[in-house]
Order: sequence, then C-alpha cells, then structure tokens
Amino acid sequence: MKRILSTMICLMAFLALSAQIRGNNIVVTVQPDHQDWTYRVGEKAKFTVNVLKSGTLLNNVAIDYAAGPEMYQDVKKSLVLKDGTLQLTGTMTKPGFYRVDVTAHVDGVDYRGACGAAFSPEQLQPSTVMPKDFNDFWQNAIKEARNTELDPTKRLLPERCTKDVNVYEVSFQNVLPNYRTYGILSVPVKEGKYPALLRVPGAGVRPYGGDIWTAAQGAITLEIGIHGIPVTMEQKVYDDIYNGALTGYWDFNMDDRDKHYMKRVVLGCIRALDYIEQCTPWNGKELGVTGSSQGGFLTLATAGLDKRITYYAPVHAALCDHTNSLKGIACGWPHYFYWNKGKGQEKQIEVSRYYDGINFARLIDNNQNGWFSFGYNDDVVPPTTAWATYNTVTGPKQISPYQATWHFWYQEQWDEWENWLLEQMHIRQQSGAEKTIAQQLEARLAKLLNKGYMAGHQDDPFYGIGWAYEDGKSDVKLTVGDYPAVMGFDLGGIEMGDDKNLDSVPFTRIHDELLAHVKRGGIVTLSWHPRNPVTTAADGGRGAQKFPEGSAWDVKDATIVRNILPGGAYHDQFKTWMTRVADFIGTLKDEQGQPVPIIFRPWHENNGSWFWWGQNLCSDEEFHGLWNMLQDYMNARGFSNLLWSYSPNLDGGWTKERFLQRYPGNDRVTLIGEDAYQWGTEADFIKGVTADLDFLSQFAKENGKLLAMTECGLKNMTDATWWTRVLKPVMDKYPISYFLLWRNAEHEWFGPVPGTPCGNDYKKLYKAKNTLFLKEVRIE
Ligand code: BMA
Repeated sequence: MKRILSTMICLMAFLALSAQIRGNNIVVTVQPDHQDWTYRVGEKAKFTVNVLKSGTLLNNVAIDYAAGPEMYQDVKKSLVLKDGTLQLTGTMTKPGFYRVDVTAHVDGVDYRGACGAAFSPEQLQPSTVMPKDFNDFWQNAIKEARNTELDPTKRLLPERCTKDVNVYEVSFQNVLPNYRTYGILSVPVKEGKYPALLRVPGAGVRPYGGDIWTAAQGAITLEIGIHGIPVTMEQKVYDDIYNGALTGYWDFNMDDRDKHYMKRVVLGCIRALDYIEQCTPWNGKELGVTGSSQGGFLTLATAGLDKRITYYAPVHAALCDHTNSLKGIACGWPHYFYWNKGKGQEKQIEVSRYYDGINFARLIDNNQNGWFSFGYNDDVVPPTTAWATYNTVTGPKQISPYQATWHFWYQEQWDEWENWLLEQMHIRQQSGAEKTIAQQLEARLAKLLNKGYMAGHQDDPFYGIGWAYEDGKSDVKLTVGDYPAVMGFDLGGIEMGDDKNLDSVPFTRIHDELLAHVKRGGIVTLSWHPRNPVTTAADGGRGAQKFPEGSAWDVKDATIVRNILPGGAYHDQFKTWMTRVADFIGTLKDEQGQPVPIIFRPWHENNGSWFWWGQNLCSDEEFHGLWNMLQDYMNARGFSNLLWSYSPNLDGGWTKERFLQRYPGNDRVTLIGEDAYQWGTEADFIKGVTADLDFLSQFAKENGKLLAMTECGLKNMTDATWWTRVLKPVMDKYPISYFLLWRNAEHEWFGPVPGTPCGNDYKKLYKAKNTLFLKEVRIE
C-alpha cells in the first residue's frame, strides 16, 4: 500500500510539473465550404461561424464581424448568436481574398476567428512597377559594397557546439569599413565540402541561436542579424535598442533610395554569401536562402540579385506589392501607403519600388528553385500579395499554402519546409520513408504543374501519316522539332502472348521506345485494350473472328466481368492474362536495372458501354472487383513503379455521387482524368469538357489527385485550328498535368500532320508558354 501511495505521489508531482497552458477553452471558428478555401471569381463562398465552449456551441454570444475583400472589408455588424452559430456568404468579382473576421465577447474577453477565402488566386498579378534601372541600381550597390573587404572575424561558441557541429559568432564588413554584419555560423565538424544555407531574419532586434540542427544533417548554415550589431548579447540590450533608436526602423529614410534602411540590410545578405564562398568549406554547388516575413522579403531579394543562389524558400514574405493600396487592394507589410492612401508620399512610392519583393522576384531565374508558403488568414502579410509574388516568379517553383495559419507556422508546414531545404541540398531526409518510383513520378508531375501542362501523343514514335517504323521519327517532332513530353502505348494483345499489339506494333518495339523515351527524360503511360476473355478465340482472332467479335469492343454479353472474377469460369484464364501483362511490365527497366516510372491506365472509358468492362456490362461492385483484382495482383508482383490512373470517358454531367460509384478509391488512384473526343459539335464538346473539368479538378483538389486529359482529340483534324481555338482555352482553365492526343494512324489521326494547316496550329500550341514538350520537362 505504501509503495502504491508513494508511486502515486511521484506521478502526481510529475503531472503537475509537466502541465502546460495550451490554447483557449472558448474558440471561434470560421469555416469555408471548400476544403482548400479556394473559389473561382464570381462563385459564392459559404462561411459557417461557430463559437464553441469546451468544443460545443455557446448560446447567446455577442459577436462583431467584418467581411469583404482583404484589408477593405465593407460589411461590419454586431449581433447576438442565439445558438452560437451563423452562416455567411461572400464573393469576389476579381481575383483576390475575401476575408471574414469574427470577434466573440465572452465574460469581458475577446476571442477571434477568421477565414480568408481565395478567389482565382492563380490569376493575381502585382501592381508594383519595376524601375528601368532597378537591376543596375542594385548591381552597382553590390559592386560598391565589395570595395570594402570582408575582413572576417570568427569566435567559437563552445557552449553551443555539439559533437557534430562547430558553432561560431562571425562578422564581416558590409558596405563600409567597420560597418559589420554579424551572424551565427554552424559547420559540420567532419572535414569536407558542404552545401550551404543562409538564414535571414524576421522583423525585430534580437540575438540569434544559429541553425545547428540543419548543420548536423551535413550543411553549412549562417544565420545573420541585420542591424550591424553582435548577435550574442543578452536580450535586454536588443529590447532597449528596439524600443529606442530602432523603433520602426523599416520606415527609416524611405524617401531616399540610397539611404533606405533596407539598403544595407539587403547588401548584408549578399555579403553573407561572399562570406560563405570565401570563408567556409562550401562545396560551390548548393547555396540557399530562407526566412519568414521580413526574412521572406530578404530571401526574394537575395535570390533575385545573386545567381549563386540555387534554392530559396520565402515564407509569408513581407514587403511585397507596396503600391497595391493605391488601388484599394491589400498591400504587403508594413502597409506603407495604406493609411494615407499615398497622399504626400510620392517620393516614398517611387523609392518603395526599389524595395519591393515583387521586383526582386522578377529577377529570379530558371536555375533557382523556389518554395513558397503562407496562410490565408495572415493579417500581417496578406495572402493577396503572397500569391501575386508567387505568380510573378517565372523560374521553377512550388507553392504550399497552409490556409488556416495567420502570421505563424504550423508544425506540418515547418516539417515540409525543412525537408524541402534538405532535398535542395541533396541531403538525404532523416525522417520519413523513402519515396517509391511511382511516388517520385507523382512528385515530379506535381512540380511540373507549376510550369504548365505536357503535350502527349499515343504511339508517337512508331508510325505517322505516310511513314512507319523509322528510327527517331515522330509526327510531333517533324512538326515542332521536339518530342512530346508524354508518350502513350497500348498493351492490347499482350494477354494473348502475341508478338504485336492490337494496332500491329511489335511489343519489342514498345519495350524499346518506351525505355528510350524515359531515358531522354520523357513520361510514359500505358493503356490496355484486352480482348474479350470469354468470346475471344484461342488464337486471338487471327482465324475467323471478325471485329468486334472477341475484342475489347465485344459487348454482346454482360457477364464477362463476373466470369473472370474469383469463382468465375474464366478466372484462371484471366489470371494468366494478368501474368502476361505483369511479365511484360517487369521487363521495363532502365540500364541500371531500375523499373521505370509508368502511368498505368487500365479499364478506361468505363462509364461508356463500348468495352466489355463498361457501364452496362457490369455492376459497380463487379467493376470494383475487376479493378482491385488487377491492382492487387500487380502490387503482389511488387510493382512500385506504377502510378495508377483512373480515366472514364467524357460525361458532361458528373455528379460526385455518380463519379464515386465506380471510382476505385483514394488509396488506389493517383491521377484522375477523362478521355474526351469531339465527336459532335464544337459547342457540345466545350460545354461537356468544361462541366467535367469543373467537377474533376475540384475532386482532384479535394482528394489530392493529379488531373489529366488522359486521351483527347478531333478525328482527322477536320478543323485545322481546333487545338488552339477549342482545346487549349478549355485546358488553360484547369491544373491539368498533360493531354494525350490519340494515335496518327492512316485511317484516323489525332496528332499533328507536318506541313499541313493543322501542323501550323500545333506549332502555335507548341509555342505557348504553358505547353510543355520534352525539352521543357527533361531532367538534364
Ligand atoms: C482506338 C482506335 C483503334 C485502336 C484502339 C487502341 O481508339 O484508335 O483503332 O485499335 O484505340 O489503340
């Protein structure tokens, strides 16, 4: 008993010691009706406000709310919510953010909740103008600064060193002799050359700890202060300076571009790179910069001005798009021209253009990888400016908004950022499982979405109009001088053990051309038109069977799927068919013996009734059984290189309910799309595809899937301008990964025919900035 008692006392003491204050018991939530908080211009967003106490709705609670365009909310109301909840709606007539702010008053305390809903944010453009001499101004300033030598100092901080990392306080001269920048340098103890990362700070005046964790992974990190004072003094010194001489330093000299406070700060970042290059064991390759808020701005400035930077990650970057407020649009922190609307600030407006993150973002180039992250609830750095900054960058970039964050981070966001930085430094991630080949392809496709959508062509390297099986030839290449980014091939016939597929392409050739395309950096997709397992003749129809008898199109009997599922009379035979498919796919390996990544697209167009697995040919349950049987078999064979694609046919009226009836499930599918041909009128096609892509893109977004036009075309190009006039405008509206034009057979072609009017139209498609061909996607 005594023992139990003393254990209990110990336990209670421990619990008391570890108890923390965390969060509030009263919480205000404002929830949009789109999971990604994103709407199209003109669409209506619905918001649900809840005031919760202990997780349940609070009765008779007094609230104030404001709603409207971010920073320009025009609706302001006070009311009492009888049952603690309220529905609101809002919309935007142009791209931007619609923000709802709610304050609940409970027992004399205010509780805040908010929601910033995005409206077509990918169309947001900055207002800031770039002065003609912007780059000259900065390059001259850098040149001038370099007249002052670095004269570096370095002091070991033994109490901060770990067994893996040496930590120093360093300093170097910035723009003038004796004007120094200070920082914390962390370097792996183990001799060697390392990638490097510069960390630039958010606003404030404070000491810095250095980034010892990242250094321990095998990198050099330098965390700098911006004020020209040491970064290891006691906190009180910084507080006194912040409250004294440096109060509001971001406003200092903002009417003089040469004396602006940020000039020395930006130059200090460039000199920090000089320091890394000259005074540390940097490997001369990976060099990055990152920071949040003011540090996000400095990240953009450093990356824009200095091409040594290979990767950069601005998080809720401040000081972007200062002049927006002159047009009544949310502007970047410190909201310079918000209060006076720019009145009497003409000089400052002009100078602000030299200190606007947007103009630095405009200088970022193709050799610099960017990662952007921010919150839609941020009321310091408006997401309006963060999105416009991202849209401004033309180089490779990724965006990862964390909608519900204000001017702070979530843990997941922090982890993603750290992992991305390590990836850019080519340091193996310390946590998390290694990605499979299919997951790597998924990540690649997701990244490519930032550049545009890829052009694809079925059977591209085998035959075209007037030629067949000539090495290296392709109608796409003959037309525009480059291969399509995506090539599609079909396995129909492999199940019979045939040498050639249903379109007479030898499987050896498919094997070789598929691998050749992967080798040159392209992306490949496989479809399969298997013969009818019940009605096909043992010789695959080479004897007396006449199309469609025995083929994929033989739909006389609606029991085929049932017959091949487990327990069905043809199940064993179908197992042999799956084995043959798997055997062939198993041969698709690169020169190192690694399986190559493949978008695998079985059982396509299943909502039509022209294939034996179609809508009226099997029940939903049977269809799921069919999909799962093949996928489970392939998984059991260990294929981690197949990215599974679900591609029904153009429908024109998808509803979630109907789409879900045959959708194999989020755990079974990575890419969704549809096959969309114009068989009827142009107007019907546009209407149908637009309706479908509205639905599919929303579904893809909500479920984290990639989206593609898995097949498309106009037979024999009866309208030579169809691609740019009809297809492209529709595709431009959606985040599609690729579109695959069907094959160029003599009797029916869907791709370009060189030297014809449709070839000219295809050239226009090629020239468009957002269409990607091989050269634009290949990994050099
Ligand atoms: C169809 C047509 C057929 C072909 C099949 C498989 O759309 O092109 O001629 O056999 O695809 O490639």
